[in-house]
Amino acid sequence: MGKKHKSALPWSVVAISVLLVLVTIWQTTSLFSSQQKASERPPVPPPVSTANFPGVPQRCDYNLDEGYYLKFYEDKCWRDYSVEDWKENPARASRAVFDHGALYMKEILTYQEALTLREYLVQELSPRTLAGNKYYTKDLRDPEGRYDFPLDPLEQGPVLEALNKVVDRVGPIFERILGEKAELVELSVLQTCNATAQNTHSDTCTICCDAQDTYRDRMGEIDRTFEAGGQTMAVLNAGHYENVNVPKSYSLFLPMQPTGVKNGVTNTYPGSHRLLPWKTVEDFNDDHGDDDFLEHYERCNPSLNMGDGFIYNSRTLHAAGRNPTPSARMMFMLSFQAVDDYGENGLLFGSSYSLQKKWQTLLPVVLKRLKAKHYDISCYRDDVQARSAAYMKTLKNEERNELMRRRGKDKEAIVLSVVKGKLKLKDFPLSVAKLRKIAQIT
Ligand SMILES: O=C(O)CCC(=O)C(=O)O
Repeated sequence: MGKKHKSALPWSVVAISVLLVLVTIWQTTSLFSSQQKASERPPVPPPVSTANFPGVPQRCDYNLDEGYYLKFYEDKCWRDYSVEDWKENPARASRAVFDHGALYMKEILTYQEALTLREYLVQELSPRTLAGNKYYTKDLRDPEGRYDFPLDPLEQGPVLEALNKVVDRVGPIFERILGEKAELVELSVLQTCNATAQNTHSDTCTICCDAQDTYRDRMGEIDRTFEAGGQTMAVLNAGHYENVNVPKSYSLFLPMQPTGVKNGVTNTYPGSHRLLPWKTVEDFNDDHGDDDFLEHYERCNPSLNMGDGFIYNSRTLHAAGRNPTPSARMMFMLSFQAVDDYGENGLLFGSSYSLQKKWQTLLPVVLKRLKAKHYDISCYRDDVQARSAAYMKTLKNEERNELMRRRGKDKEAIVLSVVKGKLKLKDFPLSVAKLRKIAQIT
């Protein structure tokens, strides 16, 4: 009996222990499988804060990270592609823009000035991003969650104020690279949240025309050649590039919040503005950077504080990084182009001309046999012809007849509209009265 009693107790303990072990195994297994399932699901964006607009649901979160990060400037690209005294030394700064095709600048606007502009832009953007997809520019190098808002300095006082300040400080650099007649051809704010990355691209045609004919006997003007993506590429040397007769357009980007890899800094590839294919490339797609090809360049993505900015040559390859966060990442941007000789030295292709129509003029240009005076543009053939056909459709009968008359009997000559900006560098500083006058008389 004593023996029996002795052996019954351990059996019940054993049974309970076994049960406990089974339950634990079952719990662990189901926890593991639910964790696995969660990680297989695409990430759900966190709910957007409505702190700025109580009670109103928002597409993006407009709360500001108010930090100012000195450590951003430890980045190698800040060291290599910035000019510390750019405000006092526009000659050095413009030299750097020519050589590298990109220049990073600290404090174009002070923190307080940038904050004032930001607060205005947030009030403007918040209801517009909510109003559906009117401002969603699907074609802006293919990303999701990206909006483009062309701005109007006449109607938007804080924009005029910021534009004047920016051009007052950066204008001397633009003047050196583009001349005082340079025209403002883009003025907008780009916004992302929960956004994918852009494809690497240049804003105007970088690598459409081949270099072989031009440089065959002038190899001193070529820095190096390399093989990439099954083709030979040639890099013009920096000193020579400055004087090359190609259409010129430069952009300035100013982030409206601290901007880094986390919320989508712009990647740039300094030096890529001087790149040309040695031979004609039939199927090179200008909008899609080829990894083989990009690996010959350093990729820069230095973080920027609010009010910092960078200028880049529109031929320099670049792309906005992804912004998977719900936080609005806003980029105030403007572009100037030298346009004295449209149709003579070539044409700018590919730019989005993100500018309100009020500040643009369309200039009809007749191109004889796809050749401009100094520059063979037949390599643009498809682009040019598509643009020409689209433009002709927009004309009234009498306008079309007039252009046909100017085209004469030359069936291969084509007619294009070229975008010109009404506001010139030499018009700055702008005032409301000046803007009214320019908007009316041109
Ligand atoms: O937002 C950016 O950082 C780059 C934008 C850009 O390159 C473009 O829209 O073409």
